[in-house]
Amino acid sequence: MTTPTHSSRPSDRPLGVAAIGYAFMGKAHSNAWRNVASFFDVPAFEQKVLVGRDATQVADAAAKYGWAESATDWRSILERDDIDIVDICAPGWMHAEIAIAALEAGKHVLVEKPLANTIAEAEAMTVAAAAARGKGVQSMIGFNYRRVPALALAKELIAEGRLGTIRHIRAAYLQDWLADAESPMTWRLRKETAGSGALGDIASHAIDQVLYLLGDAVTEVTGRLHTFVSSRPGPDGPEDVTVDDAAWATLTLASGAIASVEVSRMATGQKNSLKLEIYGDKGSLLFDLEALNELGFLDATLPVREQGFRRILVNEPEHPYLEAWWPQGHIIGWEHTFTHQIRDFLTSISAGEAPSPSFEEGLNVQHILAAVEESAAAKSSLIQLNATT
Ligand code: SOE
Repeated sequence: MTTPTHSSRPSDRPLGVAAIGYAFMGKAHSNAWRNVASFFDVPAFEQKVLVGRDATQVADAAAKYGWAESATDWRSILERDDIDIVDICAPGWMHAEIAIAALEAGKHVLVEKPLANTIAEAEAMTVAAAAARGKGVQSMIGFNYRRVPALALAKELIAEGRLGTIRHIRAAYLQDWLADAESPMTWRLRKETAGSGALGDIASHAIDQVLYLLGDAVTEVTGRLHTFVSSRPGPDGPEDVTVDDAAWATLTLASGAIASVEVSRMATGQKNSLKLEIYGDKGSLLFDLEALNELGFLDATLPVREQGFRRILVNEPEHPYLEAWWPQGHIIGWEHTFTHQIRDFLTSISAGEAPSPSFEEGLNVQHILAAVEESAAAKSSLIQLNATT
């Protein structure tokens, strides 16, 4: 085991950051690291190293995204005294090994969702995170949609009781990048690399939002999974798709509220639509990621003739995160959620506080995903009917 380096950092030295991965998520996180200090008051840090498997490509990406150096072996960064934070943007099958080693080496860890590909890996990560936390080493999972200002506002309104008792919530995350049956195999379609399909990739976000917004716990789950295209063109000919294309679940919450969750990567025409609808006895909220600066709010305490959904443009300085950005009405985008995430992570590190969502919260989502898979496999919740037209 490597000797922890975190505690030996002189307080006047900026935090040294390394990121692992330079594809889609690596690019989104790099952009956040590059911009966060221009907008938010965060502790001093330096973008030290970007790590990736291909030496030429990672060197190019490091130069483009503002990293001082690049490396091809993630283990090498754990040996370095000048690295305090490891940001893991690699695919899920690599999360557990890297995160556990980094925490044991005394590095603060941010890891992309889902936490891991299996419950066993996620549990081991949680044990390592708890041990590290005891030594002042922090960890967080990257459910970046918690940092959409409109959703942070939705959480505030729910916590203030503006919706009253929540009765039900609809969470749908719909994409269409797999709608074409001829689109090729990727690591995201192989169980051994992705763990699951739409379930782990996007139902994890939807379920995290249910838990985040309601501050509640799930007590019962029913699930259904489906793979519409079971074989796709691979590098060596047709290859079996071993994960789901779409998933459905109902969740019962401890409060008695019910959530429906629906996710698909084959919803033709839906590009990246995370839709949330929350219905309480005093009001309701509507959100769509494709219009992320807006929140629909119906106040059912008003006289009925004045009710109706109104659109709040969540772009005022008093809205979460927005004081740091542009004058009112100058809207923000998807990438800002990652900047907010880095801001919150750095702020927690400098305050010596455990950030949220923690690995424990990530593990909780994994248990719910596993229950969806279990229910789907058992078909226990399906009532068979004789097909009639
Ligand atoms: C999948 O298409 C994906 O890239 C997810 O992995 C991300 O978490 C989501 O934010 C956008 O869609």
